[in-house]
Amino acid sequence: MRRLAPVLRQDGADADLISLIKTILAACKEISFRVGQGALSGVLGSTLDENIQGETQKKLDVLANELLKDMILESGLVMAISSEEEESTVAGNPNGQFLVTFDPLDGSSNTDINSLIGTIFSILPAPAKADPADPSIFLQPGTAQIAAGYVLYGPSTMLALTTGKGTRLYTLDKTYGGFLLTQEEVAIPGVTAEFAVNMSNQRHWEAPMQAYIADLLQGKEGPRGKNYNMRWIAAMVGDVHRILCRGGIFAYPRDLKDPKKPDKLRLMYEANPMSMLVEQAGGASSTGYQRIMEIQPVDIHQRVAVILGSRHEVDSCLNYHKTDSSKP
Ligand code: AFP
Repeated sequence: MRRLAPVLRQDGADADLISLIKTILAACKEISFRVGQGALSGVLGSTLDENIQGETQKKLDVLANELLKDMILESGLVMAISSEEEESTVAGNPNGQFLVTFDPLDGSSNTDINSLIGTIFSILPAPAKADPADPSIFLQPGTAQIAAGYVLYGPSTMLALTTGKGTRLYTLDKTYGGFLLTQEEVAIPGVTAEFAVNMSNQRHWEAPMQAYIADLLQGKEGPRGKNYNMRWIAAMVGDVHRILCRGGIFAYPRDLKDPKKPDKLRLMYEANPMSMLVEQAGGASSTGYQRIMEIQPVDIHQRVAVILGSRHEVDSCLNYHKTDSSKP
């Protein structure tokens, strides 16, 4: 099986980008080890602190964030980093050609139940001669991403990565200590009979999503004419991985449960990198009204509604939104 660096070179990545990706993965290998140790290494449970999102930080959130932040900044390759666990950006090398924004541990509510979690990262170009301390340098649309990926800490530790030449899957070989190519080119099936949504929010959704999911639930007797299955891992990284492997549609739609926070998932370090991976694998990703990767960000922690996966199924869902008379 082929190692990561030659595959990246074949895809046109330059030495600095390869070095940056390997630095990110070096941190992820340490995170994988600590996650695998679980209760034995005293990293489970929560801290007494809250992050910028107002969420109680898990010990593993803090550990993963410190590892990634320190190793990426020490590489000298990045102008700045942004993280779900950092209130603002952290300046790096003024001559660094990259920016990295990441969710150090996505699905952290799963850490204490030994369920799927992962690290999501997005690599953007650093504007020339910019101020490394200026957060606005991150406010680039998803289409500007140079690379995007996640590391899934599951029964095996897997990497999904794209540099714009398709989406590839790698598996960590813990004997030699590197990621080996295990799926050359991911192709998401255009149609599916599997959806992923947190149904407990159903009464808070806007009308189009209510109507779309209601029709799926009617199964063969309903307008979709087939039965659907449902999955919900409560870690985007796990639900997206399933979709890359066998298709499906994932949605975390806008809900009115907390009017101050109508959307849940973060644009810069969840929705955008996942959208690049999914689109590069032939899928689609939308808010319901707009292609996610075309959103012009206004804040490094802004949230967005997400509907992504098998292209034809996403299109079916979007048709319910097109006929939504309450929207412009
Ligand atoms: P945590 O990292 O706080 O567990 O949130 C994970 C997440 O952002 C995303 O990965 C999941 O798809 C979604 O939240 C799960 O949200 P619910 O807990 O509301 O189902």
